Amino acid sequence: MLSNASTFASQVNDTFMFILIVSVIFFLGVVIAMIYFVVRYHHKRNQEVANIHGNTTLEVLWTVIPTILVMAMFYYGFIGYRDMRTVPEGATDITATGRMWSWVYTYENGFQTDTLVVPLGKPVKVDIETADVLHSFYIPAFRVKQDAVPGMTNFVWFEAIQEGVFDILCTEYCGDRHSYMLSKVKVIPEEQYHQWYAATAGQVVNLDSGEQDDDQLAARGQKLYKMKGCIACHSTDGSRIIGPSFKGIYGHEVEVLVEGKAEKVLVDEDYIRESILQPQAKIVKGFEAVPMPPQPLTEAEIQAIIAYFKELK
Ligand code: HEC
Ligand SMILES: [Cu+2]
Repeated sequence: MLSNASTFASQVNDTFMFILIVSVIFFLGVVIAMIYFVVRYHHKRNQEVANIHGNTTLEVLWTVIPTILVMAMFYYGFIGYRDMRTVPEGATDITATGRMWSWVYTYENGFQTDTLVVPLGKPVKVDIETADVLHSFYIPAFRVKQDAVPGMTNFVWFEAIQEGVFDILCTEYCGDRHSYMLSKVKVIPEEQYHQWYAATAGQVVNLDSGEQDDDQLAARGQKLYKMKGCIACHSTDGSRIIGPSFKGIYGHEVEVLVEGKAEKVLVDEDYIRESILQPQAKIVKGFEAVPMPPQPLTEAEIQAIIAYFKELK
């Protein structure tokens, strides 16, 4: 069963039910009348063809009634649309960035997660962006959906009215691992949200301050590997997905193509940095067919990834 977990849910359900019921009544009316006419006016029963002229009453009825019904559908649809496009003041702002193939959520203090965390009973505005191709952000339980378009920032807003964890889907086919974009939204009580949010602040500062040991950095790198969507194309167990596995990558030699010419290079920090920011500069041999899209990571994030690679023996 689909949950009705936002204030929009009942509104959308009612509009949908109204249109569905009108459609079912008309469908049955048309089909039953059609069957009745086929039987009643079969040529065996009606040798004489009647010449029927207009019926003003009928004509007025079948113009006025559908017009009223269609206007009612428009009215409910428009009211719902207007509410969904009018963000209440003081809404919590979160950015959802789609990339091949994951969603990343960035909070106002810069903290990032792979699960959207929102407060219960408070309006939340989600700005929707994409780092590469078209995606579409969809939370069925909240009845909100919006495309992520390159070069554009779209938005949805909602107010969750039910605690729990609900699905977030990408509903724009965006490549062969499109289904990996399944993500979650976690609705928690407002007080708990504020505590959680306050606690994240420390973690953001930590990443850029450089004051952490290698283990912390590597753990952060592992998180980034999942959150930034590297996991969709790179395994850590030696198996080939879209790109080469990261297993034992650091310090090994790899054969690459530089402008079409084969070359051997050592995987060090500079090579990794270049592979992330300008993947086309050196293409790993055997992976020419599907190029890696550039990954806009910050230097601190790249450092964390490198620390993580060093642990993947
Ligand atoms: C859409 C699939 C895709 C995604 C997502 C992706 N990569 Fe890649 N990656 C590739 C492919 C394909 C190659 C091999 C071709 C090349 O070198 O450009 C590659 C190569 C690499 C290499 C060089 C590997 C080697 O063995 O020499 C590194 C390092 C790398 N990627 C890091 C990353 C990181 C870090 C991320 C996440 C921030 C990431 N990639 C996300 C497809 C992807
Ligand atoms: Cu997608």
